[in-house]
Amino acid sequence: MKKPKVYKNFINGEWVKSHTGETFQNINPANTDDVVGIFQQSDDQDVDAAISAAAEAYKSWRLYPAPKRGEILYRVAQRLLKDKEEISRDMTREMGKVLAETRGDTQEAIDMTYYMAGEGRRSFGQTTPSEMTNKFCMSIRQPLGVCGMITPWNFPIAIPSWKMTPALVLGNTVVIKPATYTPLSVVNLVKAFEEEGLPPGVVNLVSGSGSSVGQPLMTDKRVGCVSFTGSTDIGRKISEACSPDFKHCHLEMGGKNCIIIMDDADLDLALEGSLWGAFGTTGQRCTASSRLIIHKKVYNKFTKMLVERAKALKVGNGLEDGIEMGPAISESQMNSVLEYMRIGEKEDGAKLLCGGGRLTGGAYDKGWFTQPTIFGDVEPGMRIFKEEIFGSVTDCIPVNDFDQAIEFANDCAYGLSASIYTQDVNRAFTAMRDVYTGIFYVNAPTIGAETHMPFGGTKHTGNGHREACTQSLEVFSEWKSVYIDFSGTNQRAQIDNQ
Ligand code: UN1
Repeated sequence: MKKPKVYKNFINGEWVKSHTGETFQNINPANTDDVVGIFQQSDDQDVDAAISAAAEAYKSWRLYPAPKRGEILYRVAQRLLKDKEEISRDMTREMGKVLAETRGDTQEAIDMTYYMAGEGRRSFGQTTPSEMTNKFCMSIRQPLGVCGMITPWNFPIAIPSWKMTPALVLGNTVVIKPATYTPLSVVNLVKAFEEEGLPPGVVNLVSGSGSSVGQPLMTDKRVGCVSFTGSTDIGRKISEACSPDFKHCHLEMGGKNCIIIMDDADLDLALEGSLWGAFGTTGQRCTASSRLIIHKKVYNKFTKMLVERAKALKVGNGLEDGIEMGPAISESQMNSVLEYMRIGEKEDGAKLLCGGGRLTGGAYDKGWFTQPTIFGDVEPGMRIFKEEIFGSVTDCIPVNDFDQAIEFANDCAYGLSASIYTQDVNRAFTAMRDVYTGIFYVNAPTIGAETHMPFGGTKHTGNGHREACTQSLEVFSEWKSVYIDFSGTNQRAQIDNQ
């Protein structure tokens, strides 16, 4: 086998080794003989150098005209489009999801980058009359400085682009720590910025673990904002680390998303949506459809249809034609999913309808493959009803009526995404209003968000912010209200105009 390539950190416009001299391997989860690359195992000194570079670059980048910043983004989007196939293949190799999906992931980064390129000529504030004579009011956005980003492995290039592009177009500089399972996709994104003329120090990449890179990044006083996507447990720690300095802190965390399937639903459509929502990306999406809440009148029929199709899903190496579901990202993730399968089997009343284990034999033995798994007769209170599994497992939950479906949908610590399949417009709108999530779909599964719509969730999914769309600009800027008095007199607001 070819010797794997060594990838470096990107600090102040240079690709450099970590001062630790240590590295880690990035392994293909579909074939553990395949080492995708060797990456730097960095520590706080590397983070310090990256933050210093970003702080220095900020001095001039914030003054660089916003439309010009947008033009760089525009060129980056074009380059990503040109390199889409190669980037997507690298991504399937390091992350495991099938090529059609990694192409989608890359496309999402392209869409986001084009969208934010346009913000270079917008970033609108308000102008408004003053209550005083000969006085003018406006609000403008100001950047925060150095933004720290800690990104996940399930959307290896899309999510970094959701964070980097709004931050950059607003005039911030960036230090990004990619997930250790998928650093190559972030290297590919950062390379596009480098090649399209982003000044040195504006974007810096430091690879390594959460404790040795993430921790110093989130606690450094020079960092004005931390944006994180990952688990709720880690998100809570980041929130605590940010709070002493009142850093902007954006958290995008867990989900336990549901599809409601009513008795009047187009069941064939609901079937396609449920399979895609539950097993797309091997269920490793924050938005995955991990609870299917099904009206009792169609419960038996629908679960039968679903199980039949789930059993027939083609699981394997995502680079091969015809494969519909890839592996889990890692051995530990696979073990955690297998553990949930055991937990589900032990739940009193729940029935394992299909799957329930690891796929073994032949090429499967080289990767972390799990069976598409469905539990039936799942009820509130069960762990598999409540906890995020992040794998190829979904629940079928029978309900008596619409009201119970809404109650069960909301019986959840998380609030990312939900959906309903129904032909009844009144029910669709009622569910849209009453299910408390950040994203809602009608006659579509819980996955498939578009970049020009706000992305994020309620309750333990987030801390009130949204990614993508113009809402993401709020994360990476502060408003400044500006009053210009051209009266030549000392006018006292609320007093002199009464
Ligand atoms: C995630 O689930 O972690 O909406 C991100 C979707 C994708 C993004 C998902 N566009 O499913």
